[in-house]
Amino acid sequence: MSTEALVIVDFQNDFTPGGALAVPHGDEIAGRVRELAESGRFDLVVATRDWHPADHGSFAERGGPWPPHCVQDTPGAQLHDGAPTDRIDVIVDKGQDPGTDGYSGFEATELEQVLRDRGVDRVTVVGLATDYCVKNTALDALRKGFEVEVDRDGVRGIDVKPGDVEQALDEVRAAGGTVT
Ligand code: VGL
Ligand code: ZN
Repeated sequence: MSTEALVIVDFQNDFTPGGALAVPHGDEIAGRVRELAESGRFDLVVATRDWHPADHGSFAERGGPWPPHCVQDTPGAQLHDGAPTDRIDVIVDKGQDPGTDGYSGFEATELEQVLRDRGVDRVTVVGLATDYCVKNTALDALRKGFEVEVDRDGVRGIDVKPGDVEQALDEVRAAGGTVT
């Protein structure tokens, strides 16, 4: 029997329609994410938040690729209303270092320790966006030796370049993860 965690990546207002960096149809993951969170299958439910300082290097005004988004303590950085907050055990904030992208939930955070402390060996990743933070979180989890599943109905991507989402899922499979 494995000990399983559900990792909900960046299901935040700024990544949903109307937000500063909206992922198309990002709000539509709510039902599937809640279904998984309530399934009884997970020993731990973690939510990550993109949690940038106002001068983050990924913002266009600093020469980065993105409009300002998920600035710490702003409404855009709050978890979306559709996130199953009543089922979330731990919130992990990421992207706080102004000089690094912080796409992975494992980058400069306590996420690995939280999972190890609970004896987790298998993670299911859902959230936003498939081609950035979901992908990088899933690949880091694989590198760290966790079994990893990405739940297709529980993710949405940006597709800056059409095909980016499919390529991201291919990369997860190639690295040993499953996409269901
Ligand atoms: C993300 C772009 C910039 C993500 C975060 O959560 O996928 N994408 N910051
Ligand atoms: Zn970001």
